[in-house]
Amino acid sequence: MTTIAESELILNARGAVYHLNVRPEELAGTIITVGDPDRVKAVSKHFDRLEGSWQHREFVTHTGYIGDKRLSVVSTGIGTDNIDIVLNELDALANIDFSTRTVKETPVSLKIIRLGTAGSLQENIPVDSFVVSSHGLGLDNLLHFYNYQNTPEEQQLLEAFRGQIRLQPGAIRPYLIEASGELSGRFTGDFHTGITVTCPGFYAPQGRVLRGALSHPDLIGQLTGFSFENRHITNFEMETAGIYGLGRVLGHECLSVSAIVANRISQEFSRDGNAAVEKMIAKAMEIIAG
Ligand code: R1P
Ligand code: URA
Repeated sequence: MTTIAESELILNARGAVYHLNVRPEELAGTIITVGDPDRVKAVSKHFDRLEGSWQHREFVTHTGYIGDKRLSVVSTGIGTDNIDIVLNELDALANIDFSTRTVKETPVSLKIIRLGTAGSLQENIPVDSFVVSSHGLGLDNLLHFYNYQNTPEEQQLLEAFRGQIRLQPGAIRPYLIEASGELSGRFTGDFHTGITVTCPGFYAPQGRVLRGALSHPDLIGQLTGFSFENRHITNFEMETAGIYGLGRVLGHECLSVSAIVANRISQEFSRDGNAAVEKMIAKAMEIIAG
């Protein structure tokens, strides 16, 4: 069995994985990820009992219980580069024996649910509403560093996207992965559903101009107008496709849920984004713990 070297799986003095500073026994099988480290406590305040909390850099983890259900909440910071770190370390905590530095024989599949914020790309998905991502469509590069398989349905949708959205050839290579697991079917009622576009930035990569001119001035219009077999693009953010992609590579069930804080069509920003996020968390915790 191959031993994973100290330079590849880095453990700190207390035997915890390097960036997250969490040990295997400190992580639950159901994990909520949030971008903002301050949002971790907004999730864990719903726990009946807090078992422990750990931090290193922007990665804050709280583990606890709602009734009998053990949950962890982890902050990822911003962007799919951070998702590479968080998803690999969560997977290592579940699937690598830290004492022998070998991969465990029986793979463990984690449930990973992102509770984030996003910008809406449809006028009828207003600020303070909620979106469940049916697919993550990555305009970043992360997944191209891994070996992965698309389903025929994903390939068709990706082809349609490539046909309808004109991106700088060679510079941007979109990838697409569907949500996995049974949880998505439980986010009904108040939740819109659609394709989430994950961007490698907040400004030009999401069509925002402050002073830097855009190489793709039609990006928002093209994304809003995309349609294939009654599927539409609902929102923009910065992590979902990376989470769905690494979930596919590593065998975890992943779902991304967003509170809409900006509407890029009506050009509105939420007057109280925190209240919308709190409401999304409360609804999601009921579903996840239920
Ligand atoms: C940008 O402001 C950040 O907000 C969104 C984006 O994905 C990006 O991380 O999510 P979070 O509020 O979860 O961080
Ligand atoms: N997060 C994003 O990435 N974009 C938005 O417009 C709002 C939140």
